[in-house]
Amino acid sequence: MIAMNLPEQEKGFQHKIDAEVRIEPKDWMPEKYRHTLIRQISQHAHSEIVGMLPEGNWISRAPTLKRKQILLAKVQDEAGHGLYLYSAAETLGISRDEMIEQLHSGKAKYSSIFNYPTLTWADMGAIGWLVDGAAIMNQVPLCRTSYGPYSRAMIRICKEESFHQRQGFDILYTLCQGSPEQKAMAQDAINRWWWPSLMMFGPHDSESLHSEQSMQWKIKRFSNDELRQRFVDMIAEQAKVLDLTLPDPDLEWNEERMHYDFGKINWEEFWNVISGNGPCNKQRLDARRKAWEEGAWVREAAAAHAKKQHPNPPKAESLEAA
Ligand code: BYC
Repeated sequence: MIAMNLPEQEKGFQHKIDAEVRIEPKDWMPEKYRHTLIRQISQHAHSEIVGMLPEGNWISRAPTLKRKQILLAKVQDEAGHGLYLYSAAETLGISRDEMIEQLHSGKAKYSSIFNYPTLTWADMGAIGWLVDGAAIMNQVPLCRTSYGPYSRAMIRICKEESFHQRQGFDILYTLCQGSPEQKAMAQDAINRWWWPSLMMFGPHDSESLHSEQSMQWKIKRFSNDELRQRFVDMIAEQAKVLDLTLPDPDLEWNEERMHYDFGKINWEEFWNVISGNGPCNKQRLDARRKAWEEGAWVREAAAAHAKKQHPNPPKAESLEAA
């Protein structure tokens, strides 16, 4: 719906959004739309890159060669997702260096979920099943988000995330068919990852700062609570197949609502983790900063090589004219 007091240009912009026309980099857009997208896409990219760390921790300790190959491929996919997303954010006028600087200085957030430790092999299953499951639930609607480069990046990301969730389910299914100790290890991982997965969807709608505007601009298609509910409904059914218990005594099918009811989320823990005080925040940021410093020579060598290959690269304007 278009508010009467919007300036003409902004009304035209909202008309396009309402008509499901994608916004492209050179189109006029309100500055706040641009900033919201830079915030969300760059935080999403940082989440992919930081998200490589807890799983990377288990590549050298995967139980078989096949599991190692699969995990390696998954972590590489996440690097790819980060790169598509940084590229999509760059089309809005921010540089990759600025985004990285915002991550390293703590100005930009990344998903709360990656501030928890991965203690056992079963955590690889729990991350795949729950964390990638939550990611898919949140990200499939982003394939229809209003900004063209973001929506196109999300299509490939979602295809790969589906494979990731299946591999997590497969790890847990195998453990659950194994010895009592293996089953117990799977249950322990679910006990630790369940509540943080629910927090991935963000605060309740009533506490969400950006949802209303982002939904009007069709950056977000569903609210945080709607997506969280869909996730609970999906996982509660899949848990039965695994014969695992979700650690919530209030989880119960509600015949009237046709949804699962579930217990209260510990929001104090959530706000604490996103303000930098989770169990692994410091470790994660230290690891990213170290990788950045140690990769300086690679960036210098790549830039020198590019300069040698193309000593006088054409300017952006002349490329456009061509
Ligand atoms: N963690 O107004 P709200 C993945 C912040 S999956 C940290 O509702 P919005 C992966 C929020 O940024 C994870 N911060 O915000 C999976 C805001 O603070 P700022 C990444 C959170 O943007 C497997 C404040 O709380 N996915 O990558 O409307 C393997 C108020 O929230 C969180 C995405 O990024 C959180 N969980 O909605 C590897 C998907 N929740 O920015 C990788 C795209 C909220 O004002 N993003 N905050 O300082 C989104 O869909 C939305 O940004 C959110 C939040 C639903 C996450």
